[in-house]
Amino acid sequence: MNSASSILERLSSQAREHYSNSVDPLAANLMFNREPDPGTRRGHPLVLLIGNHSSGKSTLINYMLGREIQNTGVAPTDDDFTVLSHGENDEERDGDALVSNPDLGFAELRKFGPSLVSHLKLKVRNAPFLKELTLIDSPGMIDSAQLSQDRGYDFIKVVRWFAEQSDVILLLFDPDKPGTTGETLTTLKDALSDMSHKMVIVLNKMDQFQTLHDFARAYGALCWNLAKVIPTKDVPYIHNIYIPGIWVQGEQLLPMDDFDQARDKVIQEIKHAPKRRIQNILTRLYEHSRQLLAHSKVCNEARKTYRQNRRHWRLGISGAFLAGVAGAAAAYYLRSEDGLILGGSILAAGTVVAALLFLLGRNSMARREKEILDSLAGIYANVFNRDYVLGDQADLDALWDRIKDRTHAAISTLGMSNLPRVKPSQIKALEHIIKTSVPKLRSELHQSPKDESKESETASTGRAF
Ligand SMILES: Nc1nc2c(ncn2[C@@H]2O[C@H](COP(=O)(O)OP(=O)(O)O)[C@@H](O)[C@H]2O)c(=O)[nH]1
Ligand SMILES: [Mg+2]
Repeated sequence: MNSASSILERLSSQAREHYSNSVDPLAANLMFNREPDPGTRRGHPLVLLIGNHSSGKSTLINYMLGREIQNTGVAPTDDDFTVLSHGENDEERDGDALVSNPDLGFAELRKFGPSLVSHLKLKVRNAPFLKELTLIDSPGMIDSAQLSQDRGYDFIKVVRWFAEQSDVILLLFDPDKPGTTGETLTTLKDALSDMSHKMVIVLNKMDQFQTLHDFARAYGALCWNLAKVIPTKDVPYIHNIYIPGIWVQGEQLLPMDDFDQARDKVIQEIKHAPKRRIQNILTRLYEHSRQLLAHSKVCNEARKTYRQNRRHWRLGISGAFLAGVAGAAAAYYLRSEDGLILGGSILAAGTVVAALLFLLGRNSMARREKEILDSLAGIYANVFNRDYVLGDQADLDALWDRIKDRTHAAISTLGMSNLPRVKPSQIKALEHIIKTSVPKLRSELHQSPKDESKESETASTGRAF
C-alpha cells in the first residue's frame, strides 16, 4: 500500500470511529438511521458514468482504457449496466455471477429483481487505469416521457443505488439532448439531486458545433435544466470536451486545445476517485452529524414540552386526591360525626375530581402529543432561533426539509413519553465532530500526497452546527 492510500485508509477509519463511538448509538436510540455510505462498502472506489444514450459514455471509457472494450454507436443498443474492473486476465461474467459474489459488493442489486440482474455485466480487463478504481457504464437515459418501469426494473432506483455507492458520478450530455425532458430530468431530480458534491458534469462532442451561437444555446439550455433539478448555490460547472477519434471530422470552429485540457481535467477527476471517496465520507459524516444534531435538539424540545404538560396534569390529579385525603384526615381528627361525613364527602369528591382529571387529562395529553407532532417545524425554528438570525436561513430551511419526515416518523413511532433524553455530552460530541474533527480530517486530506486537483467543496466547515 503506498503512502497516499494508507493516509486515505487512516482517515476513513477515523471517520468510521466517529460513527461507531458517538453517531450511530445516538442515531439508533432516536430512530434516525443513516443511508448506506460508500465508506462502508468494500472494494475499489467506484466511478459511475451516466447520461443520455449516445452522449459518449462508452467512447470515453474506451479512450481512457486505451482499448475497444465497450460497444459504441448512435443507436441505443447497449442497455446494460457494465462493471469494468481490473484483473490479470480478461474475463466476462453475467449479472448472476456479479450479484452472487459478496466480495464484489454488488449483491444488494438482487433486490431490484431478475430483469435488472439480466442487464448487469462484469468485464475484467488488465488495464492499468482500472488498478485504482472500478468504472460503471450505464444504459442511456431516454429523453422522452417514457416510464422507467418499461425496462422491467425501476431504473431511477437502480441509478440511485449505483450513485450512492459511487465516489465520482460523471454526468455526460451531448449537443443534441442537453437534458431537456423525460427520464433525464426525472433521474436527475429523483436519483441524483443530493449527489451534486460528487458529480462531474460534462458536455461532450464540442467538435459538432457549427457556430458559436449553437454552442451558446446548448450550453445555456444545459445550465438552465441543471439549475432546475440540482439544488446548488452556484451555477454548476460544466466541462466542455470532445473525445478524439475518426468521428471528429472537418474544420473546427471552436478552440479544440481548450477542450483537450478540459478532457484531461475530467480524466484527472476520475483518477482522484480514491481521494474523493474520503471526501465523500467526510461530507457524509458532516452532513449526517448535522442532521442528527438538529433531530436530537428537536426531539429534546418536543420531549420537554410534552413532559411539562404532563407534569401539570399529574400535579392536578395528585392535588385533587391529596386535598380529598387531607379533608378526610381533618374530619378523622375532629372525630365528630358531622366531621366524618364531611371528611368522607371531601375524600370522595377529591377522588372523583382526580379520576375526572385523569380521564380528561389522558385525552388531552393524547391531543397535546398530536399538537406537538404537528408543530415540529415551529419547534425547529425556535431551537435554531439564534442561528436563523445570525446564519444562512436558506441552509437552515434546507436542513429541516431533509430531516422533517424522519424526525416526525421517529417521534410518532417512539411515542412522546418514550423519547429518550439526549444528554448535553452527546450534543457536545456531535458538535465536536462538526466543528473540529471533520475540518481537521479535511485539512489532513488536503495535505496528503498527490493532491493536484482542485476538488469541489460543498460542505462548509465553519458552520455552528
Ligand atoms: N463527433 C463526436 N462524436 C462522438 C464523440 N464521442 C462519442 N461520439 C460518437 O457518439 C456515438 C455514441 O457514443 P457512445 O459512446 O456509444 O455513447 P453512449 O451511448 O453514451 O455510450 C458514437 O457513434 C461515437 O462515435 C465526440 O466527442 N465527438
Ligand atoms: Mg454506451
